[in-house]
Order: sequence, then C-alpha cells, then structure tokens
Amino acid sequence: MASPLNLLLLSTPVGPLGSGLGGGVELTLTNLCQELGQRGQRLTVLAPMGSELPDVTSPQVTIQPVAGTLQPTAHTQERDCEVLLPGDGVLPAMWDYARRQQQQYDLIVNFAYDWLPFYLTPFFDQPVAHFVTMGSLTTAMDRAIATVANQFPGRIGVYTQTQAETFLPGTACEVLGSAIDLSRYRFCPEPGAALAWMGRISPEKGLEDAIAAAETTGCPLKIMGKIENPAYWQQIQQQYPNAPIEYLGFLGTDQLQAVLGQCRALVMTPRWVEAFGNVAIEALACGVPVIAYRRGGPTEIIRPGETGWLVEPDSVSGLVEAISKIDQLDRWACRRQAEQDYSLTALGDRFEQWFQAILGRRAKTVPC
Ligand code: HBI
Repeated sequence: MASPLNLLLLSTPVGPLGSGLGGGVELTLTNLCQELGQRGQRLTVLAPMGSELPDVTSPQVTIQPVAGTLQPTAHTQERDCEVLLPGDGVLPAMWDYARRQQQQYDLIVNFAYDWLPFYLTPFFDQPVAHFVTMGSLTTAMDRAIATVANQFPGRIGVYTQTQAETFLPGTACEVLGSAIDLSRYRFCPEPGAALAWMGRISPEKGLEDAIAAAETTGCPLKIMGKIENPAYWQQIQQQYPNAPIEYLGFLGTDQLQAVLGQCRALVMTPRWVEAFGNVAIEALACGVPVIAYRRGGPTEIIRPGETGWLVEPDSVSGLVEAISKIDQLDRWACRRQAEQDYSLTALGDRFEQWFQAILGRRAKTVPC
C-alpha cells in the first residue's frame, strides 16, 4: 500500500454540507470521505460554516468550517452572465485557506462549480484537480474548465461522458461515475401503488411533468427533496390542485430509502442535462426501476426494458406510457445493477486511480 495521501477537498460554497443545498455534491463528498477514509487516506474538507457529514465517522476525515457569504448558485444564472463573487464570500476564504495550507497536502480537489477555483489552479504550487458536478451552464465556466483541461491534462473529473460532452469541444475529462453506500439501501421486492420523485425542488428538475403524469394515470406520487425554490413549488401546486401528490420533505438516507423502496418506480424529469442523477442509483439499490427523460446521466444508467424506461424529453404522454409498462421491469435486476456498477468500492478505486495518475504525471514533470 502506497503511503497515505493527504487530500484537501473543497466543497460547494452554495450551502453548508448537510443542508441539501449542495445537491449531489453532498452525496459524492460523503461517499469519498467514507470510502477513502476507510482505506487510510487522510481527508480534510473545507466547507461553509455549519457543514456536517453525518454519515461519515472515519477519524481520517476532518471538516474545516469556513466563514463567509454563500456563493450565488450557478444553475440560476444566465448563460452569458458575469462571474459573481461576493467580496466577503466563503469561496475566496476557502481558497485563501487552501493557498496558506497547501504544503500539508499532496493534492487539492475542488468540488465547487465556480470560476475562481479554476482561475487559481496555476497559482498553486500543489496540484489542484476539479470534480465538475454539473453539465454546461455558463460561458464563463465552460471557458474556465477548458482552460484547466488544456493547461493541466487529466485534472478534470466528471460523473458521465454525456455530461463531459456538454462542455467546449476538446475539453478532456476523466469519467468517474458515482456511487452509494449499498449497505444503507434495502431491497424491496413487493412495492405499493405509489411512484416516487426525488431532488431539489427547482425548475430545472421538471417536477411539474411528474405531477402531470400522476394526475393522468391516477398513480399517487411521493415527492422527496429540499424546496429550493418556494415560488416554483407554490406555482406547480396551484397548477395541479387535484393531483394525487404527497410531499415528504428532505429526508435522510434511512428514511428516504424506506419510502423509496415501497414505490413502483422513480420518475426523473430533468429539464437540463443531469450530470449523473444519484437518485437513480438510490432507486436501483432498493429494487425500484427508473423512468427518466432521455437526457443526461440517466441515459447511461438505465437499461431500457430491464431496469427502467427512457422517455422522449419533456413528453408527459411518454411518461404515462412508460408508467403503464412498469410491470415489464425486473426489480432484482435493478438491485444487481447497483451492486455491479455503483458500489463505494468501485468509486473508491476510480478516484484513487485518478489521483495516482495526477500525482504520477506530476512526478514525471517536476524538475529533478
Ligand atoms: N452553484 N455557484 C455554484 N457553485 C456550486 O458549487 C454549485 C452550484 N449550484 C448547484 C451545485 N453546486 C450542486 O448542487 C450541484 O453541483 C450538484
């Protein structure tokens, strides 16, 4: 076993870890800290005040809270917007900490979908890698990502090839996928009557289409996730006053998987190119097949006719038709696919190989 790595992970600056505002980043950081910590790596996580990683108990993992104004979210900005950076922001404060402490770490890994960390990459003595957690959203970010990919080959990690293809042509990315702690998800062979929808309640997640499909089919829909955009949530409830929906809040993994496992299928309705769709593998782990728009990460996860159905994007009638064919899907095959492709072990191997490639490449280039 090579000597343990000292890793500095910089979280999303849009919200404290554990608040739900960080979306998929929270699950990815939890997974990595848990798995790499167990393997003896030493991890320090820089994150906004109030952050916690409740599912990570490894003594190898330290959370270093950083004060400062939260960063405006990228997914609510216009494509050609200016780079936003609050002067008293938590993002510059995190990177000032990283600059001062960098010699204690072998590798710095950024999880923020923001311009500053990419711009600062060449300013650091220690290697900085970036795990990009969304598809293309703004011109400024596309350019920042491409610049690092060109100047520092191998330093950009992404969830899926589909996500990588949304960036500027020639932006080389390492496809690292995602994972969940399968031991926390119980397989449920016999579901009830309800469908499930999970995610941040925000326009790009397209919840209204799932509600429309529930109203048309009469299938009850259980909704789980953080209400990130209350006005949007109010508006879709008024739009579908009689839909058979039940909002269960933002649940922790144990509660979430207990509700999810009872569902006939998970419905995913992304308006944008979902970088991965962690909720899809959470469903598969419970034996719950996935019905999703043919857009983004879910197209690389779902096996049509076996573990789910892919539907014409933005087609509610397509969702309705897929819901009528749920019984053709195999709940055991869903669990098996999660075990084969999305375990923590598989994710830990992929990230360690990425880190070693960066450090190995760097070892060759450091002047002797
Ligand atoms: N917006 N500016 C910004 N920075 C982030 O790191 C960020 C974001 N929006 C959403 C988000 N991260 C995460 O929820 C997704 O990357 C999963």
